[in-house]
Formats: sequence, C-alpha cells, structure tokens
Amino acid sequence: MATNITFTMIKPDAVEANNIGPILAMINKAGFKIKAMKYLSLSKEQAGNFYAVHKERPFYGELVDYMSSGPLVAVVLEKNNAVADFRTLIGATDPSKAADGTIRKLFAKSIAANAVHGSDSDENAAIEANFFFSGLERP
Ligand code: IDP
Ligand code: MG
Repeated sequence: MATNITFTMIKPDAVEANNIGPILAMINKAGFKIKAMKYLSLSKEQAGNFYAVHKERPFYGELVDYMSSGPLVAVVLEKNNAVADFRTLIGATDPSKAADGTIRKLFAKSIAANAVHGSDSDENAAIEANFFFSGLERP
C-alpha cells in the first residue's frame, strides 16, 4: 500500500560542505514535512548493513567507506507521493546527469559523494526509516 513517507540522508560530503541548511530549505520549499531527524555517524558495519542490497555491486566497498567517513543527517519526510516526488527533487544518481535545479546537481561532488539519499519505494522507505528511528508505522 502506498504511503506518504520517504527517507533521506544528507550524506557526509554535504554535511562537510555546510550544506545541511540549504538542502533542508529546498526540501521544505518542495512541500515535504520533516517527521524525524537525527545527526549521527555510521560505523562501517552499520553503513554496510544499510546498503546490504548493494553488496554485490563493484562500488560497495567505496560506498561503505564513504558513508562511514563523517557525520550525516537522517530524515523521515512526509508528503503526498513522497517517494517519487523526492526522487525528482534530488535528481539522477550521477550528478553530471542530474537535471538543473535538483539537489544533486547543485550540491553533489561525484557519483559516490552525491549529497543525498532518497528511498526508491514505499517499502524501502519504511525499512530505511526503521533502520534509524523506532516507533514508526510500517506500511
Ligand atoms: P540512488 O542513491 O540514486 O538510489 P543507487 O543505485 O541506489 O543510487 O546507489 C546507492 C548509492 O551508491 C548512490 O547514491 C551513490 O552514493 C553510490 N553509487 C552508485 N553508483 C555508484 C558508482 O558507480 N560508483 C560509486 N558509487 C556509486
Ligand atoms: Mg537507491
């Protein structure tokens, strides 16, 4: 069943570049409400667990190292059609292919250090939100 929740992280490159504020401002301006938010660092083991779905991909080791390299901001967002609308707001995984005006086009440094995460389905949004926050409803 569709939900109105998605999950994002402001990734270590964007935190390091002092872009938490500008990115949250874009998210709010696009109509998303912040339902939960946490500033924290992931261990390699935690980052590896979060991205376990990618463990056979060639970039998995690089991704785990990067996501455990510094603090990030984990955020649960609410909006009608949240998952799809948030993917539109952030743009393509590779910032060189991201549309003008998207968060990744504006703030990403590379395909790995691409500023933000966005859930790819309602099911994964719930799983990812529950990874960081307890007490949220499952779909
Ligand atoms: P998404 O974040 O746009 O959903 P995914 O394919 O789910 O993209 O990949 C998860 C994350 O892994 C990306 O956001 C990015 O940080 C990293 N990543 C994806 N493809 C590559 C790559 O080819 N090289 C290095 N890192 C990558
Ligand atoms: Mg993905």
